Amino acid sequence: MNRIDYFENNQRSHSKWVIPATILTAFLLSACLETNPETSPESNDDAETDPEDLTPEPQPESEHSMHHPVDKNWRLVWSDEFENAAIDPAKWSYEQNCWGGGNNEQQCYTDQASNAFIEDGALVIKAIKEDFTGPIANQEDPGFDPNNTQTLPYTSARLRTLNKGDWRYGRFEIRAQLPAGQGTWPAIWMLPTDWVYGGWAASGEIDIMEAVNLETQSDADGATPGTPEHRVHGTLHYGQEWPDNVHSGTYYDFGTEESPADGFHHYAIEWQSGEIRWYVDGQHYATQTDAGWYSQYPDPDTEELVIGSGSAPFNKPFHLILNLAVGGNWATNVNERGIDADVFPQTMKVDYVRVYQCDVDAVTGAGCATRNPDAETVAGYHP
Ligand SMILES: [Ca+2]
Repeated sequence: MNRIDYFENNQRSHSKWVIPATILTAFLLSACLETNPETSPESNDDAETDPEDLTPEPQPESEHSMHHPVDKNWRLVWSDEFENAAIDPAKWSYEQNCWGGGNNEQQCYTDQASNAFIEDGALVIKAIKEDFTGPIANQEDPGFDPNNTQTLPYTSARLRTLNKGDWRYGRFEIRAQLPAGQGTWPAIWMLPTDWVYGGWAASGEIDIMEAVNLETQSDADGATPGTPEHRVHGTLHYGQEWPDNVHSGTYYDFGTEESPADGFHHYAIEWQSGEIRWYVDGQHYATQTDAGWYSQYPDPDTEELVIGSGSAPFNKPFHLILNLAVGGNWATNVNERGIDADVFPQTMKVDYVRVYQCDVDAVTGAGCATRNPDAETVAGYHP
Protein backbone atom coordinates (compact mmCIF):
# COMPACT_ATOMS: atom_id res chain seq x y z
CA MET A 1 0.00 0.00 0.00
CA ASN A 2 1.24 3.50 -0.59
CA ARG A 3 1.88 5.89 2.21
CA ILE A 4 -1.46 7.69 2.04
CA ASP A 5 -3.31 4.38 2.06
CA TYR A 6 -1.19 3.32 4.99
CA PHE A 7 -2.07 6.39 6.99
CA GLU A 8 -5.75 6.18 6.13
CA ASN A 9 -5.91 2.55 7.12
CA ASN A 10 -3.85 3.17 10.17
CA GLN A 11 -6.19 5.84 11.42
CA ARG A 12 -9.18 3.59 11.34
CA SER A 13 -7.97 1.24 13.92
CA HIS A 14 -5.93 2.47 16.81
CA SER A 15 -6.23 5.45 18.99
CA LYS A 16 -2.73 6.05 19.92
CA TRP A 17 -1.03 5.89 16.55
CA VAL A 18 0.90 8.91 15.60
CA ILE A 19 2.95 8.39 12.50
CA PRO A 20 5.42 11.06 11.40
CA ALA A 21 5.62 11.77 7.69
CA THR A 22 9.35 11.16 7.79
CA ILE A 23 8.96 7.44 8.38
CA LEU A 24 9.77 6.17 4.95
CA THR A 25 12.98 8.09 4.53
CA ALA A 26 14.20 7.15 7.96
CA PHE A 27 13.04 3.62 7.46
CA LEU A 28 15.00 3.12 4.26
CA LEU A 29 18.17 4.48 5.83
CA SER A 30 17.75 2.25 8.81
CA ALA A 31 16.82 -0.83 6.88
CA CYS A 32 20.06 -0.64 4.90
CA LEU A 33 21.99 -0.54 8.13
CA GLU A 34 19.98 -3.12 9.99
CA THR A 35 20.08 -5.78 7.29
CA ASN A 36 23.79 -5.56 6.51
CA PRO A 37 25.18 -8.93 7.62
CA GLU A 38 28.61 -7.40 8.14
CA THR A 39 27.27 -5.14 10.86
CA SER A 40 26.63 -6.72 14.20
CA PRO A 41 23.58 -5.70 16.18
CA GLU A 42 25.69 -4.60 19.09
CA SER A 43 27.84 -2.31 17.01
CA ASN A 44 24.68 -0.81 15.59
CA ASP A 45 23.51 -0.19 19.09
CA ASP A 46 26.78 1.46 19.99
CA ALA A 47 26.70 3.68 16.93
CA GLU A 48 23.18 4.78 17.74
CA THR A 49 23.90 5.81 21.29
CA ASP A 50 21.65 8.67 22.23
CA PRO A 51 23.64 11.74 23.24
CA GLU A 52 21.43 11.84 26.33
CA ASP A 53 23.10 8.63 27.44
CA LEU A 54 26.55 10.07 27.85
CA THR A 55 26.03 13.72 28.56
CA PRO A 56 27.61 14.59 31.91
CA GLU A 57 25.02 15.72 34.38
CA PRO A 58 25.30 18.75 36.64
CA GLN A 59 26.64 18.08 40.10
CA PRO A 60 23.86 16.57 42.19
CA GLU A 61 22.27 18.65 44.90
CA SER A 62 22.15 15.52 46.97
CA GLU A 63 22.63 11.82 46.47
CA HIS A 64 19.04 11.28 47.44
CA SER A 65 17.54 13.45 44.74
CA MET A 66 19.86 12.42 41.92
CA HIS A 67 19.73 8.64 42.35
CA HIS A 68 16.98 6.15 42.68
CA PRO A 69 16.27 5.39 46.36
CA VAL A 70 16.31 1.61 45.80
CA ASP A 71 19.33 1.27 43.53
CA LYS A 72 21.86 4.11 43.50
CA ASN A 73 23.18 2.94 40.13
CA TRP A 74 20.06 4.47 38.59
CA ARG A 75 20.96 8.11 38.03
CA LEU A 76 18.26 10.72 37.47
CA VAL A 77 18.66 12.28 33.99
CA TRP A 78 15.26 13.94 33.49
CA SER A 79 12.26 14.68 35.62
CA ASP A 80 9.22 16.84 36.03
CA GLU A 81 7.92 17.17 39.56
CA PHE A 82 5.09 19.48 38.44
CA GLU A 83 5.82 21.90 41.25
CA ASN A 84 5.66 25.05 39.08
CA ALA A 85 2.50 27.00 38.37
CA ALA A 86 2.41 26.09 34.68
CA ILE A 87 3.12 23.08 32.51
CA ASP A 88 6.74 23.39 31.28
CA PRO A 89 6.81 23.94 27.49
CA ALA A 90 10.49 22.94 27.43
CA LYS A 91 9.45 19.43 28.48
CA TRP A 92 5.95 18.87 27.11
CA SER A 93 4.02 19.49 23.90
CA TYR A 94 0.27 19.28 23.48
CA GLU A 95 -1.26 17.11 20.80
CA GLN A 96 -4.41 18.83 19.60
CA ASN A 97 -7.00 17.11 17.45
CA CYS A 98 -10.46 15.55 17.29
CA TRP A 99 -9.06 12.53 15.51
CA GLY A 100 -10.75 10.11 17.87
CA GLY A 101 -7.75 7.87 17.46
CA GLY A 102 -9.31 6.02 14.54
CA ASN A 103 -11.03 3.71 17.01
CA ASN A 104 -14.02 5.84 17.90
CA GLU A 105 -12.63 7.63 20.93
CA GLN A 106 -14.94 10.49 21.90
CA GLN A 107 -12.48 13.14 23.06
CA CYS A 108 -10.87 16.10 21.38
CA TYR A 109 -7.37 16.71 22.72
CA THR A 110 -6.91 20.41 23.42
CA ASP A 111 -4.46 22.85 24.96
CA GLN A 112 -7.21 24.36 27.10
CA ALA A 113 -6.12 25.17 30.64
CA SER A 114 -9.24 23.33 31.81
CA ASN A 115 -7.98 20.05 30.31
CA ALA A 116 -4.38 20.12 31.58
CA PHE A 117 -3.07 22.11 34.51
CA ILE A 118 -0.97 21.89 37.65
CA GLU A 119 -2.60 21.69 41.04
CA ASP A 120 -1.14 20.76 44.42
CA GLY A 121 2.17 19.74 42.84
CA ALA A 122 0.64 17.39 40.29
CA LEU A 123 -0.14 17.52 36.60
CA VAL A 124 -3.90 17.09 36.18
CA ILE A 125 -5.31 15.82 32.89
CA LYS A 126 -9.05 16.34 33.02
CA ALA A 127 -11.63 14.79 30.70
CA ILE A 128 -14.71 17.00 30.49
CA LYS A 129 -18.08 16.37 28.87
CA GLU A 130 -18.36 19.31 26.48
CA ASP A 131 -18.60 19.61 22.72
CA PHE A 132 -15.43 20.69 20.97
CA THR A 133 -14.55 21.14 17.30
CA GLY A 134 -11.06 20.55 15.97
CA PRO A 135 -8.97 18.89 13.25
CA ILE A 136 -10.21 15.47 12.21
CA ALA A 137 -6.60 14.26 11.71
CA ASN A 138 -3.55 14.28 13.95
CA GLN A 139 -0.83 16.73 13.08
CA GLU A 140 1.62 14.12 11.74
CA ASP A 141 -0.93 12.85 9.24
CA PRO A 142 0.12 13.86 5.70
CA GLY A 143 -3.54 14.64 5.11
CA PHE A 144 -3.72 17.01 8.08
CA ASP A 145 -5.85 20.06 7.28
CA PRO A 146 -6.72 22.43 10.14
CA ASN A 147 -9.92 23.38 8.31
CA ASN A 148 -11.12 19.78 8.06
CA THR A 149 -12.80 19.44 11.44
CA GLN A 150 -15.27 17.43 13.40
CA THR A 151 -17.06 17.85 16.73
CA LEU A 152 -16.81 15.35 19.57
CA PRO A 153 -18.64 15.34 22.93
CA TYR A 154 -15.65 15.33 25.33
CA THR A 155 -12.41 17.25 25.77
CA SER A 156 -9.17 16.00 27.32
CA ALA A 157 -5.39 16.37 26.95
CA ARG A 158 -2.49 14.40 25.60
CA LEU A 159 1.04 15.58 26.42
CA ARG A 160 4.28 14.21 25.03
CA THR A 161 8.03 14.76 25.34
CA LEU A 162 8.82 14.18 21.65
CA ASN A 163 12.10 15.94 20.72
CA LYS A 164 12.23 17.34 24.27
CA GLY A 165 12.77 14.10 26.16
CA ASP A 166 13.81 11.07 24.10
CA TRP A 167 15.70 8.15 25.60
CA ARG A 168 17.03 4.73 24.79
CA TYR A 169 16.98 2.50 27.90
CA GLY A 170 16.46 3.55 31.47
CA ARG A 171 14.06 3.42 34.38
CA PHE A 172 10.89 5.43 33.79
CA GLU A 173 8.94 6.04 36.96
CA ILE A 174 5.62 7.87 37.18
CA ARG A 175 3.57 8.47 40.34
CA ALA A 176 -0.05 8.83 39.38
CA GLN A 177 -3.66 8.62 40.53
CA LEU A 178 -6.03 7.28 37.90
CA PRO A 179 -9.59 8.17 36.86
CA ALA A 180 -12.53 5.83 37.36
CA GLY A 181 -15.72 5.04 35.52
CA GLN A 182 -17.02 3.39 32.39
CA GLY A 183 -15.38 4.91 29.32
CA THR A 184 -12.20 6.24 30.96
CA TRP A 185 -8.86 5.16 29.50
CA PRO A 186 -5.74 6.70 31.08
CA ALA A 187 -2.37 5.86 29.56
CA ILE A 188 1.30 6.39 30.46
CA TRP A 189 3.27 5.12 27.50
CA MET A 190 6.03 5.55 24.93
CA LEU A 191 6.33 5.77 21.17
CA PRO A 192 9.43 5.70 18.98
CA THR A 193 10.95 9.08 18.20
CA ASP A 194 12.27 8.29 14.72
CA TRP A 195 10.22 5.28 13.52
CA VAL A 196 13.35 3.73 11.95
CA TYR A 197 11.79 0.30 11.40
CA GLY A 198 8.62 1.65 9.77
CA GLY A 199 5.10 2.67 10.78
CA TRP A 200 3.11 1.43 13.74
CA ALA A 201 3.82 -1.06 15.14
CA ALA A 202 7.01 -2.12 13.32
CA SER A 203 8.98 0.47 15.29
CA GLY A 204 7.33 -0.56 18.58
CA GLU A 205 5.19 0.89 21.36
CA ILE A 206 5.82 0.55 25.11
CA ASP A 207 2.78 0.86 27.38
CA ILE A 208 4.05 1.50 30.89
CA MET A 209 0.50 1.65 32.30
CA GLU A 210 -2.96 1.59 30.80
CA ALA A 211 -6.30 1.05 32.51
CA VAL A 212 -9.91 1.12 31.37
CA ASN A 213 -13.15 1.53 33.28
CA LEU A 214 -11.65 1.37 36.78
CA GLU A 215 -14.20 0.74 39.57
CA THR A 216 -16.81 -0.68 37.18
CA GLN A 217 -17.80 -4.36 37.26
CA SER A 218 -14.62 -6.38 36.74
CA ASP A 219 -14.60 -8.77 33.83
CA ALA A 220 -11.43 -10.51 34.91
CA ASP A 221 -11.62 -14.28 34.72
CA GLY A 222 -13.67 -15.54 37.63
CA ALA A 223 -14.69 -12.08 38.89
CA THR A 224 -17.92 -12.27 40.87
CA PRO A 225 -20.70 -9.65 40.57
CA GLY A 226 -19.76 -6.57 42.54
CA THR A 227 -16.03 -7.07 42.12
CA PRO A 228 -14.56 -3.73 40.98
CA GLU A 229 -12.18 -3.40 38.05
CA HIS A 230 -8.78 -2.71 39.62
CA ARG A 231 -6.34 -3.87 36.94
CA VAL A 232 -3.59 -1.91 35.23
CA HIS A 233 -1.93 -3.26 32.10
CA GLY A 234 1.63 -3.32 30.78
CA THR A 235 1.95 -4.07 27.07
CA LEU A 236 4.28 -4.01 24.07
CA HIS A 237 3.16 -3.53 20.45
CA TYR A 238 5.53 -4.67 17.71
CA GLY A 239 5.89 -6.96 14.66
CA GLN A 240 5.06 -5.64 11.22
CA GLU A 241 3.27 -2.47 10.26
CA TRP A 242 -0.46 -2.52 10.86
CA PRO A 243 -2.47 -4.66 10.19
CA ASP A 244 0.18 -7.37 10.67
CA ASN A 245 1.29 -6.10 14.06
CA VAL A 246 0.98 -8.00 17.35
CA HIS A 247 0.93 -7.10 21.02
CA SER A 248 1.78 -8.94 24.22
CA GLY A 249 1.52 -8.07 27.87
CA THR A 250 -0.14 -8.76 31.16
CA TYR A 251 -1.72 -6.88 34.04
CA TYR A 252 -1.26 -6.10 37.70
CA ASP A 253 -4.41 -6.45 39.80
CA PHE A 254 -4.65 -4.23 42.88
CA GLY A 255 -7.27 -6.65 44.29
CA THR A 256 -10.56 -5.81 45.92
CA GLU A 257 -9.20 -3.79 48.85
CA GLU A 258 -7.20 -1.17 46.99
CA SER A 259 -7.93 0.91 43.91
CA PRO A 260 -5.49 2.71 41.60
CA ALA A 261 -8.18 5.42 41.38
CA ASP A 262 -8.22 6.08 45.14
CA GLY A 263 -4.66 7.23 45.60
CA PHE A 264 -1.26 7.74 44.03
CA HIS A 265 0.79 4.72 43.01
CA HIS A 266 4.12 4.21 41.28
CA TYR A 267 4.15 2.87 37.73
CA ALA A 268 7.52 2.07 36.20
CA ILE A 269 9.44 0.17 33.61
CA GLU A 270 13.09 -0.75 33.50
CA TRP A 271 14.25 -0.95 29.89
CA GLN A 272 17.63 -2.33 28.90
CA SER A 273 18.99 -3.92 25.74
CA GLY A 274 16.82 -6.96 25.04
CA GLU A 275 14.62 -6.74 28.14
CA ILE A 276 11.79 -4.62 29.57
CA ARG A 277 10.38 -5.07 33.09
CA TRP A 278 7.13 -3.64 34.54
CA TYR A 279 6.63 -2.46 38.13
CA VAL A 280 3.74 -1.26 40.29
CA ASP A 281 4.70 0.32 43.61
CA GLY A 282 8.18 -1.10 43.21
CA GLN A 283 6.94 -4.64 42.66
CA HIS A 284 8.31 -6.23 39.50
CA TYR A 285 5.33 -8.09 37.97
CA ALA A 286 6.19 -8.71 34.31
CA THR A 287 9.12 -9.13 31.94
CA GLN A 288 9.35 -9.26 28.16
CA THR A 289 12.50 -9.90 26.13
CA ASP A 290 13.68 -9.92 22.55
CA ALA A 291 13.10 -13.67 22.54
CA GLY A 292 9.44 -12.66 22.30
CA TRP A 293 9.36 -9.31 20.53
CA TYR A 294 10.62 -8.54 17.02
CA SER A 295 10.40 -6.09 14.16
CA GLN A 296 9.70 -7.25 10.63
CA TYR A 297 9.74 -5.09 7.52
CA PRO A 298 10.44 -5.32 3.78
CA ASP A 299 14.08 -5.38 2.76
CA PRO A 300 14.51 -2.22 0.66
CA ASP A 301 16.32 -4.14 -2.11
CA THR A 302 14.38 -7.38 -2.37
CA GLU A 303 11.12 -6.29 -0.70
CA GLU A 304 11.14 -9.61 1.12
CA LEU A 305 10.28 -9.44 4.78
CA VAL A 306 13.27 -9.47 7.10
CA ILE A 307 13.53 -9.56 10.89
CA GLY A 308 15.31 -6.59 12.43
CA SER A 309 18.66 -7.43 14.02
CA GLY A 310 19.55 -7.16 17.68
CA SER A 311 16.70 -6.22 19.96
CA ALA A 312 14.75 -4.28 17.31
CA PRO A 313 12.45 -2.42 17.56
CA PHE A 314 13.16 -1.63 21.23
CA ASN A 315 16.73 -0.43 20.66
CA LYS A 316 16.08 3.12 19.51
CA PRO A 317 15.03 6.29 21.36
CA PHE A 318 11.43 6.58 22.56
CA HIS A 319 9.53 9.48 24.14
CA LEU A 320 6.86 9.63 26.85
CA ILE A 321 3.13 10.30 26.42
CA LEU A 322 0.51 11.02 29.10
CA ASN A 323 -3.15 11.10 28.12
CA LEU A 324 -6.70 10.37 29.22
CA ALA A 325 -8.93 9.04 26.44
CA VAL A 326 -12.71 8.73 26.57
CA GLY A 327 -14.29 5.68 25.01
CA GLY A 328 -12.59 3.91 22.13
CA ASN A 329 -13.11 0.36 21.00
CA TRP A 330 -11.30 -1.22 23.96
CA ALA A 331 -12.99 0.66 26.81
CA THR A 332 -16.49 0.62 25.35
CA ASN A 333 -16.53 -3.12 24.67
CA VAL A 334 -15.53 -4.37 28.13
CA ASN A 335 -16.83 -4.12 31.71
CA GLU A 336 -20.22 -2.36 31.64
CA ARG A 337 -19.88 -1.31 27.96
CA GLY A 338 -20.19 2.10 26.42
CA ILE A 339 -19.48 5.41 28.17
CA ASP A 340 -21.17 6.52 31.39
CA ALA A 341 -21.54 10.28 30.84
CA ASP A 342 -22.48 10.76 34.50
CA VAL A 343 -18.97 9.97 35.78
CA PHE A 344 -17.39 12.98 34.06
CA PRO A 345 -15.36 15.06 34.65
CA GLN A 346 -12.60 12.57 35.48
CA THR A 347 -8.92 13.22 36.07
CA MET A 348 -5.55 11.53 35.88
CA LYS A 349 -3.13 13.17 38.30
CA VAL A 350 0.64 12.80 37.88
CA ASP A 351 2.78 13.76 40.87
CA TYR A 352 6.03 13.30 38.95
CA VAL A 353 7.80 11.72 36.01
CA ARG A 354 11.37 10.60 36.66
CA VAL A 355 13.76 9.11 34.14
CA TYR A 356 16.90 7.34 35.34
CA GLN A 357 19.78 5.88 33.39
CA CYS A 358 21.93 2.97 34.49
CA ASP A 359 25.42 4.12 35.49
CA VAL A 360 26.76 0.55 35.34
CA ASP A 361 26.47 0.48 31.54
CA ALA A 362 24.79 3.42 29.85
CA VAL A 363 25.16 1.85 26.39
CA THR A 364 23.15 -1.30 27.11
CA GLY A 365 21.29 -0.06 30.17
CA ALA A 366 22.15 -3.35 31.86
CA GLY A 367 23.43 -3.91 35.37
CA CYS A 368 20.84 -1.98 37.40
CA ALA A 369 17.94 -4.41 37.26
CA THR A 370 15.62 -5.01 40.17
CA ARG A 371 14.13 -8.45 39.59
CA ASN A 372 11.44 -10.46 41.31
CA PRO A 373 11.79 -14.18 40.49
CA ASP A 374 8.01 -14.52 40.67
CA ALA A 375 7.35 -11.93 37.96
CA GLU A 376 5.53 -13.25 34.92
CA THR A 377 7.60 -13.79 31.80
CA VAL A 378 5.41 -12.85 28.83
CA ALA A 379 6.24 -15.09 25.89
CA GLY A 380 5.55 -12.82 22.91
CA TYR A 381 5.31 -13.77 19.25
CA HIS A 382 8.80 -13.86 17.76
CA PRO A 383 8.47 -15.94 14.58
CA1 LIG B 1 4.87 16.69 42.33
